[in-house]
Amino acid sequence: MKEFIDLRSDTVTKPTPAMRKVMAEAEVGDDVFGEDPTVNILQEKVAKLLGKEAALFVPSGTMANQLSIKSHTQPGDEVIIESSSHPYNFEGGAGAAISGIQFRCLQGVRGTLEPSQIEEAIRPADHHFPVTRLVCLENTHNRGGGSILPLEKMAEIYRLVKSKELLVHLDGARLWNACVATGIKPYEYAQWADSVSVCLSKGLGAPVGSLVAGSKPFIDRVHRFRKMLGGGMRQAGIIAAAGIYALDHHLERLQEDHQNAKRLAVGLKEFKGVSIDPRHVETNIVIFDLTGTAIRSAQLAEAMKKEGVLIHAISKTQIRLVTHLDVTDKDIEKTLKAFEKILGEK
Ligand code: TLP
Repeated sequence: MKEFIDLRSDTVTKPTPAMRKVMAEAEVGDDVFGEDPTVNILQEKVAKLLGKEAALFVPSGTMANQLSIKSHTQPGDEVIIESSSHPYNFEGGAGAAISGIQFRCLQGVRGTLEPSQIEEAIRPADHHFPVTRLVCLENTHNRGGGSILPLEKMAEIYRLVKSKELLVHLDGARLWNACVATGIKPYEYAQWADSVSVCLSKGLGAPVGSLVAGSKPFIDRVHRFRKMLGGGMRQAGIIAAAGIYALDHHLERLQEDHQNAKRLAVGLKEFKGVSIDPRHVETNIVIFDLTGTAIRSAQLAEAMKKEGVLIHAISKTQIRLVTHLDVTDKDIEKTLKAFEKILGEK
């Protein structure tokens, strides 16, 4: 089989031989009875990293976000969120279908909202209006190009939200990337949210799994809803072991992905008509625009595939590249050569 350089997402990584070994040897039990020791270790480890009372292992980032939204809200509530955010755009309409909430979308700058925008969007107490209940944040922000939501901004938003007696959920699918890029600890970010979802199956390279963390009563509600949605898994220690391994061995190396992403951005900037600002590439996601070139993104993706590189066309003119564990610095140079072949003129 032809080996592609796969830059479509950091979800495409395959477990390493060492990871597979710990999976094969994991001690397991029935997690629906709370008896899987490996799942319990992972949950305690992540709760501690995030400075929360408890954490629950769930199959996906989508489930982690949606269980959090469900556990914080009542049907008819309004949830303030950035308009290009993951829970609003890429979770199959689950907010409406599962929680019966409506999203109030606010336009951010590369995913970041200003506290003043949020303040303005909070509904006054009037029976005409839905009840504003929750603010969802995303750090790093996927469609914001892996942008980091600054700690001070999170703190400011959290203080505002608490002054209105509302709640904050953080989609931290790639919070690890923000932590490695800034040196800020996961619990320092997480202190400014009531609940946090984190993923093990993105840059960390585990095959499956996410966690939700928060207070004990909150996680108890999440647990009940996880059961309702069929997310209770049995001998899940097999996959939890991969998550523990990933946290122990693949966290610090995210820095390499960030360097590779930066290198891609700097290289792409050289091509005539390609629009990208390498200063905006803060972590492992590179989004660039082709409006100034003669090629459209689907065509570019097709042509790059022929060169052995898979990329993701996210709109007619925009491409997303994501660096990860299975992409080396040599692959980055090969990718830039392939771009040069197609985008030609510098
Ligand atoms: N994102 C995937 C796709 O769904 C777009 C990707 O390739 O980036 N939050 C954020 C910020 C995410 O980027 C994702 C996945 C999720 C949640 C959902 O995680 P999963 O795929 O595990 O449900």
